[in-house]
Amino acid sequence: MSNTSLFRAALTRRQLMRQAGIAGLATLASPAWAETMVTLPFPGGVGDRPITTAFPQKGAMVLQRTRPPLLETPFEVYDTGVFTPNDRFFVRWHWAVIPTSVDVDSFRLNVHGHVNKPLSLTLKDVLALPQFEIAAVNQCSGNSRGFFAPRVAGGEWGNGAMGNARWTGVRLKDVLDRAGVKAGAVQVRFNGLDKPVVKDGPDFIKSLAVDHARDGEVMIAYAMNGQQLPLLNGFPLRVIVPGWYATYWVKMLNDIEVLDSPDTNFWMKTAYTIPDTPHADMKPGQAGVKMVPINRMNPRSFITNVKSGETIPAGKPAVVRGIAFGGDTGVKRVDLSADGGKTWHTTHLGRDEGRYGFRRWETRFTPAAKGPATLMVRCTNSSGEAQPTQANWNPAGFMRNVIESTPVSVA
Ligand SMILES: Nc1nc2c(c(=O)[nH]1)N[C@H]1C(S)=C(S)[C@@H](COP(=O)(O)O)O[C@H]1N2
Ligand SMILES: [Mo]
Repeated sequence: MSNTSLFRAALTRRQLMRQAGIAGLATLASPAWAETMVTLPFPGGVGDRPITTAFPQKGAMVLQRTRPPLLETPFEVYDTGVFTPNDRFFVRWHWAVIPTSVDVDSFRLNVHGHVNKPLSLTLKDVLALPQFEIAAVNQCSGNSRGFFAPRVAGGEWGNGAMGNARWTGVRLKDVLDRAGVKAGAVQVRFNGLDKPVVKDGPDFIKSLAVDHARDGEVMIAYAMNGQQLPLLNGFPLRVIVPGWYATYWVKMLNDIEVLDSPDTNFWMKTAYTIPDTPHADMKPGQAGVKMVPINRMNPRSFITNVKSGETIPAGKPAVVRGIAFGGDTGVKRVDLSADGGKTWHTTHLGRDEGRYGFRRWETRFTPAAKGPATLMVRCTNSSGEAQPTQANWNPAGFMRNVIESTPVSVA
């Protein structure tokens, strides 16, 4: 935000109320919300999936599921800028019992467990802490799962379960320091206002190692892209874990528990685990693979202005552009190949908005020979890690980051 004091003034209780008000959110209770599963003809192409505008504070989104809501960002949105607009930002929840409004006066963020002084913070208390801001990509562990071969179960996302925003809020460290983490603490666990739909269903809770939680970058956001969080993206508060997959970015955060032993709850121990191998890769059916909780993101890049199957004119310079991100570090380089990976050339990088965010890239090339061609784009991050040429596989469909190929015809 260019003017933080202005923004701060705007975030009064009344403003929070207005956004969380019943009127704006009434559509949450509309019939569209209550619809059950829709059919997803994904293998025929991501473009075949239905578009919905039925969700509050959201524009046109790819509808994956209504209960709980799974909304994907239509891919063309990524061509419009480095930050993903809030009303087009993807949405993912595990359980369908989600408050349709939040009373900002009675809302409390509780901090308890292995601390000297348990806290019960109002939103005003949170707003009074030093402000912190960071650009970061929020990406679902299963982004692009629909492309896994052999196919795997789960939300059949295309590439739109990711978004980049500038997050504003407070450092988690500042909140933990006010409570005073006791010696012997090992993890910090986050819980939100959403609840399981079945009595014995495991509540969605996630934990980070205490040192990670106190690294000064992990934060509690109350705004994204200069606006309060949309309800479906976690109003009024959510966790931001720069460089790590979105599963840790707990939404509607109202409870922080400091643990003195490792968290073995379902969402840490059973769900969201990956093979402890390079690229989280294994063979279908392979036995005895050591699994660990998913963690850092890896580099990815995408062409945003040329679609698969498009025709580009021969002998004329064509502009190819897109987005890239380094994962848990910045983007060092983005290379484009127009000949299916035989030769590569470096593209021009756009402004650096911070190492955890999207980076725009652009290049020009003049296709010579007529006929089919394959455009490929490859990101190398600041740690020197480049996207692999072979797609990974694991049973949950996590961490896909293979070099993307876009077949076109030159005519
Ligand atoms: N409270 C809560 N937070 C949550 C989840 C959830 O189900 N409940 N899902 C997580 C997962 S798996 C993802 S991908 C992101 C999605 O964030 P978004 O909906 O803002 O895009 O939220 C994370 N935080
Ligand atoms: Mo996710």
